[in-house]
Amino acid sequence: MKAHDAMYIGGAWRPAAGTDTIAVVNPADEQVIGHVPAGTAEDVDAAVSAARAAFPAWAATPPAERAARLTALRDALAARQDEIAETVTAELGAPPPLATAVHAGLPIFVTGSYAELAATYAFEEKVGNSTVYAEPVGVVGAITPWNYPLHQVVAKVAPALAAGCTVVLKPAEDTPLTAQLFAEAVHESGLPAGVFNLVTGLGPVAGQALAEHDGVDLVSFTGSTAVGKRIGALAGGAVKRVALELGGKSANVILPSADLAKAVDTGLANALSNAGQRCSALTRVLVHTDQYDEAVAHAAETIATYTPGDRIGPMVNAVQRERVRGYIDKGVEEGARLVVGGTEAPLPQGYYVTPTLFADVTPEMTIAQEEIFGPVVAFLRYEDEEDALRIANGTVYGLAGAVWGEPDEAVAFARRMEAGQVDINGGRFNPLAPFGGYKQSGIGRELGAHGLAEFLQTKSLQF
Ligand code: TXE
Repeated sequence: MKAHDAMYIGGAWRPAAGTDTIAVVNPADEQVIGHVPAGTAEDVDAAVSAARAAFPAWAATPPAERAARLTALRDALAARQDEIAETVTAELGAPPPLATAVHAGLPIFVTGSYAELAATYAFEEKVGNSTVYAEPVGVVGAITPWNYPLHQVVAKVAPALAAGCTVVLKPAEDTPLTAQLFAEAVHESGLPAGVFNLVTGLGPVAGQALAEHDGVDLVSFTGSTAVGKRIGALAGGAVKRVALELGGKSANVILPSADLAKAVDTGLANALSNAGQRCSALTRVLVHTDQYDEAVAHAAETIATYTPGDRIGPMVNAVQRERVRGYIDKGVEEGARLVVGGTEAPLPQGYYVTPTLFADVTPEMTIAQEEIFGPVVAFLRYEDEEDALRIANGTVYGLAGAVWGEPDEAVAFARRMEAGQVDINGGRFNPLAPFGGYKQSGIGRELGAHGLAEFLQTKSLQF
């Protein structure tokens, strides 16, 4: 694994303006695996200038040619699938099978999907006596989190490039090596210099400089709600486009007509995937009071099979582990029943947390309201469907959800949920369907044609 001691700007690896670096740590063994430059406002400035200079030509490049470059990027990523998976395992601690299939496999697929969309999207349409053109917004500032180091990058960069935008990426400080690999793949794919630029650095320094930069036309951010609100306020003040993918507290609603064991097991697999470090994790399980004890007993057996270090990776860093432990303490303090797990370290090294199950959780408790971003699942009971709906919709978030039960009933319930994406009876994640939040889970959508539209603005000519 190679860590570049430079930024990728204007089609080349260039030394950073300053000398500060960021240590990258493997959260499974707490060892330093590399250093990357801590970019400053000066580096961001250079990257935005490169992106601005490249914009007119890239915007004018025919969509079929942009599609060809994205296909080349997909191929360059695919050729590096093993290296990507190893890098994600090293800097995030993701178990190797998950790293290969999801962390590396999903973004390769998504890049390919945007190659196809670039070629087929209706960038021009007739509306009565008008022709409506969908034109790229301009220079995109992309700020990404660490939980899916490559997917989060690709979910922004691929549609931006397909739309004809140019990009400056500031990846999370915990997982910059995967972003550097992405830049290498960009370089190999023959994208023109300056179309994609990478600045590594700290959020409050490089991230803030990018979000504030006058040369950025659209900020696309995924991360915490606190930082998202700040970026939204900055963008609003500057009348700049903004897309925000923030937190979640998604409900897994098990109706009385559901296959209870399957609903519990599939829901837990979702909630614990990536060690629960997922914005769409189904962390609240809602069960009818008559089936509640049976569901909790079944869940306790299942969750015990998720062994840390084997099926479950560590938290990304010590801060995140302490945050998760703090929520577990809070759950006990507020009177929830700790059925499995707790704050004790399951392994002698690494930032692991034992998968933790809470029962007798009530809707107003902190662990039922706030995003924990770790392997902690709360079981809540409901009396009837209206009660279930009130609980499901009773948080500030609205990202995802799941409903289990007789199909018509489940769909009717899901239509009343305040959530951007809902799985019906275990329906699988579809990377071509729009993903994004209602309420404080965000603004805008990623993936598929909706994700491409985020990077476009329209112009109509009347004849
Ligand atoms: O996120 P931050 P953190 C949630 C999750 C987690 C919590 C904290 O609940 O426990 O957020 O994670 C950059 N201006 N999610 O601290 O700080 C930062 O460098 C501009 C949900 O890691 O929001 C990184 O690139 N940028 C989530 C990115 O923002 C700034 C995924 C995210 O970091 C900045 C991750 C600033 N002032 C965490 N401060 C999801 N929705 O999937 C930080 N950044």
